[in-house]
Amino acid sequence: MYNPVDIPHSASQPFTDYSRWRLLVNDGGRHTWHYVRTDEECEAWPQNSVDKFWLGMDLKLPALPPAKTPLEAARNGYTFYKNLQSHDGHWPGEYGGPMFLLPGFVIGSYVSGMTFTNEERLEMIRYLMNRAHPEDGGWGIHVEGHSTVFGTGLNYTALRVLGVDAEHPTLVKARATLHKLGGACAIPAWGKFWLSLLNVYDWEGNNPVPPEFWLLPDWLPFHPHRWWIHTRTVYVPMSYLYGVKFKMEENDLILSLRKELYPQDYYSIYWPDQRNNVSKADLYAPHTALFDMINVALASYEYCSLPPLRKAAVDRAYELVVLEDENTGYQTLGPVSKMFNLIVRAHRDGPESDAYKQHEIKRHDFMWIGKEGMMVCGTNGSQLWDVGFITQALVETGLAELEENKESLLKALQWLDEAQMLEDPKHYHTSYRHTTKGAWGFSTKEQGYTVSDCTGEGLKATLYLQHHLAFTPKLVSERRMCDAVDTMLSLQNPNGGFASYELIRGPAWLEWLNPAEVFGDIMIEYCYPECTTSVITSLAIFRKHYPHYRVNDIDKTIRKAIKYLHAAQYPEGPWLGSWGICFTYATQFALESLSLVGETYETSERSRRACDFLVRKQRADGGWGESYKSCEQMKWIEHAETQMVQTCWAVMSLMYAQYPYPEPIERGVRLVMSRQLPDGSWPQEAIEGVFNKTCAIAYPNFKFSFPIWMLGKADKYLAELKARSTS
Ligand code: LAN
Repeated sequence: MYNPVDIPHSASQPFTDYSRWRLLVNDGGRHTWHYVRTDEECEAWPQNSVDKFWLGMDLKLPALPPAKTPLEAARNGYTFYKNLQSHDGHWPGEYGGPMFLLPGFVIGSYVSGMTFTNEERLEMIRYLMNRAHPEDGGWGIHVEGHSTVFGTGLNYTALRVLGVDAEHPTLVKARATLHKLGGACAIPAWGKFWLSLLNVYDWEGNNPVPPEFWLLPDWLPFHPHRWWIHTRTVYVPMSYLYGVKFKMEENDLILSLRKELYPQDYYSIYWPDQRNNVSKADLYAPHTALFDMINVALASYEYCSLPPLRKAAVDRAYELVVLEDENTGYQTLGPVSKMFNLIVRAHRDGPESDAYKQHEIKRHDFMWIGKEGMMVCGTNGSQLWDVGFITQALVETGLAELEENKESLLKALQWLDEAQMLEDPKHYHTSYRHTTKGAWGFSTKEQGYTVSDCTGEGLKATLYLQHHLAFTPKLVSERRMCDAVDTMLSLQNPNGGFASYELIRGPAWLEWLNPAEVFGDIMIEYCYPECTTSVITSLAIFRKHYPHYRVNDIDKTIRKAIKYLHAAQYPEGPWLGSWGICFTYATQFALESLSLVGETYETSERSRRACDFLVRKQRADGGWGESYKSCEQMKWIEHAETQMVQTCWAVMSLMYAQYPYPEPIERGVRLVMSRQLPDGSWPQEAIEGVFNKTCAIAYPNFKFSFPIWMLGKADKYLAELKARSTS
């Protein structure tokens, strides 16, 4: 589809003119990057500081007066960060990290007959070149991970589809690594699936993904509507595509890839033997014997499936794809389902259809150009999440009251007002959705998914802005706040904890059927200390301002949630993080929750145990540093370097627990202040987030919101400790 291009051997310099990229922000925080071609257009739409920062250009901001106190450092931090606020009130940001999303975009577009602009294509190539492992030239499951067959096989293929010649040094090196790891035969299940769609892996080499499960009665404990929302939303279009055995028509590139991806002769491969062939470098969650047995049975069913039944099942999967597309304005839940849904719509509705066109438009919401090139993000942004933290930080630290910051906070409140979902989904029960009325999602209103903790953080931020500041209007009505509360209350699980998007709908044993091999704990929802805390802290703040609404329910919910948090604490003291790295992240949340019910260092053995654990982990330089491997292995693993953001989380934890000794807090504060640059910003350090146990994901805005929050809070806290000790 693309002509082979002459790609430089080094990707350090942009392949396009970086002064021509612009981020368009509209429609409730939707962001898309555009390449401005003419000089006139460039002049009419000048690059702003948001564009420049994320493109890695110097903002040339003057040095600020050096901070002498933590509060001054926080203020300098916000003087910088304010430049990254968009005109609509939110802080756009890059949301990269996973290395299996861009190939889905490239392969999915290719098999659906959709192209990229030349600039997008060139910068995607550059991104992949920049992200190749410096030693072996492969790619991992995420930017910091070791090379795997999943990462290397898919990204190699993406570069070829994008038009890079097989003899380009990047590809020669990557191919050698791919072959060393066993070749594409050993790619994990989702890799097999993408390659099969491209017709460079035989469908016979896949474990079955039958659509017939959608015809089973809903009450069955393993019915797919009970699976974790991401798993089922990906499974819907996959089951369609498997059901019709979609594959791209052969062409020269496909014939060539069949040679390049495999150390052995493609046509000699015995495909059924490849179904469970997964490279050791990739394997995280091996199949259970039960799952293997089910697969054997399903594979025999494939040979005798009844055509009318298959057709009915494929039609049902198609119907669910349409409902999802329409519920989310063609964003879909995330970038994997997005591309699978697109292929389904291209197959069923054709390239002239409105659905196809809508998918093409919304494809851009996930594409982001950073300083290393163009990537595909984990979601269509982290808009709500970033607005939530920085606004709370500003209000709690008092920085919100400064004249210089008022306008920025007003805009943030307007953004929050517009981002709240006011209705249930268009297709509600028919697409197995949870209520969305009153909720906030992780990114934009259009994406349209309730997330428990995003609703919590959205509500807290709104309450802070509307009730703790004298200059703000009451944009979000009491009724709408009550709706948010209702939705959160509807999300508590019987053990008291809160999961991510929905209630836990399926039994724990469903995890034995985890097909993904590379991710852990993905079959059902689980409760998380992080989500639980955001919900109950927001309920507690809501209750202060609206003491008459569902008081008993709120009280019971908080008490039950605390019981869950008690049970989730690790014996040594911390809590395991599932969405941030790792123990420092979750412990910060859990200790905030415990403080709600008066459990602090002085009053609670649990809180003390957690603080003592953290203090033991503090490094000689005053900071904390934890590797993403803590999340994989579920035990504390030191990072080679101290991490500024984790240091903030650890110090916040101690403050939530009202830790009585200033020293560890002061040392943490000094470390964070020492890393601040003269313009008030902080440099990017290691990746901050994680999901599904193994995949790291970037939260680059955390390096502003958390130090600002922590430093401002520590300023007050340390003063209080001092006052206490002298009185
Ligand atoms: C996210 C990002 C945000 C995150 C928090 C709000 C931080 C969390 O507390 C709850 C879960 C949630 C919403 C979350 C779930 C899983 C996501 C959507 C992601 C980590 C971003 C990307 C990831 C998604 C699964 C990536 C696509 C890959 C698949 C395996 C389908």
